[in-house]
Amino acid sequence: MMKTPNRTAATASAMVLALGATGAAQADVVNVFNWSDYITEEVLEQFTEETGIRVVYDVYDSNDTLEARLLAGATGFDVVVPTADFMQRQIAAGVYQPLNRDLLPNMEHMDPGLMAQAASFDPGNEHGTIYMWGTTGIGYNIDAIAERFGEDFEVDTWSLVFDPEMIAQVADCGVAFLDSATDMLPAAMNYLGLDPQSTDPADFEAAAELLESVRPHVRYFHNSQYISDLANGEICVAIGWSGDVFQAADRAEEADRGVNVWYSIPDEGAMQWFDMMAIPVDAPNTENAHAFINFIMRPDITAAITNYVWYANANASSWEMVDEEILTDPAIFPPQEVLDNLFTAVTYDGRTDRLITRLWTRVRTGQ
Ligand code: SPD
Repeated sequence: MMKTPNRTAATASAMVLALGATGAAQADVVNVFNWSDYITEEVLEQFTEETGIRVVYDVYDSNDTLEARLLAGATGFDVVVPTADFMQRQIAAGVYQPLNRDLLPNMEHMDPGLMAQAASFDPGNEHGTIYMWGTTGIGYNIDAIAERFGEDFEVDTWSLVFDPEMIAQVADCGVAFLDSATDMLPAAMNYLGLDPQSTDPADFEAAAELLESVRPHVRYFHNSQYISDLANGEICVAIGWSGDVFQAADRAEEADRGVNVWYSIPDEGAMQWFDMMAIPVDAPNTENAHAFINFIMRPDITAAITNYVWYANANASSWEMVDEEILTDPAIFPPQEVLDNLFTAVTYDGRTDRLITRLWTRVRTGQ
């Protein structure tokens, strides 16, 4: 799975330095706030070469961070990338402007089925288009797992991380969980046989108790550190996002130090999510924002991003340009029988959100 050699260039600070000073309302600038490890720098450079518009690029690794910035207002961002369930309530809060379809001719390349799924969070896809999509599953060090459970052991069950006896067997080589309540609590509910889309407080309580029972075996909660730690062999198991785990696998292979990483969508099912490109209502450079989004939706550009970040995209015209190895990997572009086993996130109301925040603090800190 060898890819381009400068994988670490996808981190943000490097791009901000390379591409210009922090954001401002200027005709030749677009201020983009995206997830970390989610683009190749070449795409940003190509955009500037072709349009003359400088990209000021910054990153975050949690929806909560993005949401706090958006709700505070006047972010100075022209393009942001919320996950669809978060975007739904941000739309309700008046955070986004409707997209101008006349400025987005490349919208025609988007897959109608996937866009319809995203439209369940944003009717008519009025405020956003899919950037990338993925799943929340298990990343693991192949050899560490084989040493502990035998060569024939398949990582195909959430029991590896949610059964106290099983996770205890990998605690010594390092386990990381996402610091994302909206990924972790539904995953735990699903494992318990509860509806992962439930908003019943009793179901959240059960999920929190399950997570607390395995908490002593978790080294840390974080949304991006696990990529390098899996790649370096610092940890051996992570609940993580599909493309990020594959990036870890790719980095491990490039380093050639005998670390082998892989990703599993467990048989019990997993969350499928959609990250959306959207334009804040007070974006300083609305036209440039549309130009950027339209550029990203160009099939060759979307394919270049997928080929770099190992996330599935929703751009049907790009698929013929996606590396065979990625397009045919059932953990990246899952076949229908796996898709049928996935569940999507729900948009929580304020009360549920407060409950989740409280429970998540309890899980993370034990208080
Ligand atoms: N490095 C890119 C990570 C993208 C994560 N998307 C958020 C999914 C939330 N369920």
